[in-house]
Amino acid sequence: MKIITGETEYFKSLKQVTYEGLESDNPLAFRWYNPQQVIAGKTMAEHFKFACAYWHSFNGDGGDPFGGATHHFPWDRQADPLARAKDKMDAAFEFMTKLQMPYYCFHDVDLIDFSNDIEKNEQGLQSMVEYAKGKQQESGIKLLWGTANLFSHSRYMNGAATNPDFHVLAHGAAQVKAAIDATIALGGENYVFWGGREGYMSLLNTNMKREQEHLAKFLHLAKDYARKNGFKGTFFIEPKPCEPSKHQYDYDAATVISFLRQYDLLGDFKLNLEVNHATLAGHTFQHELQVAADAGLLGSIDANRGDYQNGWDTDQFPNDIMELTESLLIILEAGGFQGGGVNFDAKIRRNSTDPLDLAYAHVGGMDLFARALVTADKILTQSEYKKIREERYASFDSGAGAAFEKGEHSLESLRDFAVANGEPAVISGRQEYLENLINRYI
Ligand code: XLS
Ligand code: NI
Ligand code: NI
Repeated sequence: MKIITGETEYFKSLKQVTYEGLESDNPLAFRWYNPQQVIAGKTMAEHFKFACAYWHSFNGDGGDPFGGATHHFPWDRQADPLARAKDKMDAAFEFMTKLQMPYYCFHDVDLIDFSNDIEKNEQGLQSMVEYAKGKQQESGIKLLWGTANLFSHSRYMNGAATNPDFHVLAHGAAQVKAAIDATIALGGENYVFWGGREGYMSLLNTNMKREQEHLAKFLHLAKDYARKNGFKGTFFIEPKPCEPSKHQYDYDAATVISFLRQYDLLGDFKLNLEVNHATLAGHTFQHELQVAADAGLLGSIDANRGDYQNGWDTDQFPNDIMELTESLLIILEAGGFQGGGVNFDAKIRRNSTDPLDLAYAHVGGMDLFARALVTADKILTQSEYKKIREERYASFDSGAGAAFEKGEHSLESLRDFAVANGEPAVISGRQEYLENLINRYI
């Protein structure tokens, strides 16, 4: 990928990151991620569609509830908002081209500062869309998805589409309309709804049924608007159980799937699953992937990881090879993502203050995914992993078990089978054996 910079080169010490293979000890080279290498019938680049998250990488300033910014960006200096927004975009495309990141994702407010003036916001966004078009053309980088931030502004403190005040809901709609326009104008492949504050803090002041019906209506209107205007991509819902609301309506994959089914949204919407959201919901990421895959709704993922000791969305860069290998097993068996890719919804730590830290983080994340892909493919094609799981269900493959799956039994005939065949044999689940098998291939 050709490096593109604006007038200023922001990441001077960062050169083009390339694949150097396992022999390399260059911390700014890929040891596993070789974009053109074919695994399981697709190139690595096609498998992943790696995307950079604009908000964490170019807006996130390291601030936390206990202290302000620690990341002082050189692209964040000009007084004029449009000039500043363009500097930021220059920095973003420079960084992404240097890392060979083929995609990016944004919220409306990531691209340019928003105010309370809807029309001014729309104009600002349009100016940045024009600027982004040029950058995309020059670099070949594409938009994986766009979205609207309906949770940071104080008017959304009680939610957007689920706000008890219709006036706030309308403001949310105005933002979504403009964000969909921007996504379409930039050839965005998908559009995301993460619930933000769509949930509640206390049931004492909440009519849950009414709020969820409003959310469904809102999603229908957004989808109809986008389709009417030529959007061919997929809409994703991104489940998360809590934070910022105490209880969020899009709790986890299973909850979202039943919501989509109940409100007749299944044809247009799929899921965007995030690792740290899965763990906050009390699930493994693998569980969420499997639930989505089984429903044919595995759209895309937000890559990151949580922290064993913390109960919030720490959004750290992925570095757990076991977790990712197990996840890639599921993704590969599902045939990959439907429309989406791997968006690094992750941020460097507050005290990671060197300009290169952002590069180390992404290089490590991309490499880990590549390593997990290679490993998972080997496990699926060379090991007994699949066979062991299949054999566990062998009793349903023939005879009375197969008849059960075909619906040819009654409760009485099952009872008669149990009587005739006595006590079942003790059969091991072989969990430790399988865990060792995964480790053997890592
Ligand atoms: C927050 C979410 C958010 C979405 C996009 O927890 O992960 O970043 O991905 O709105
Ligand atoms: Ni996310
Ligand atoms: Ni998140």
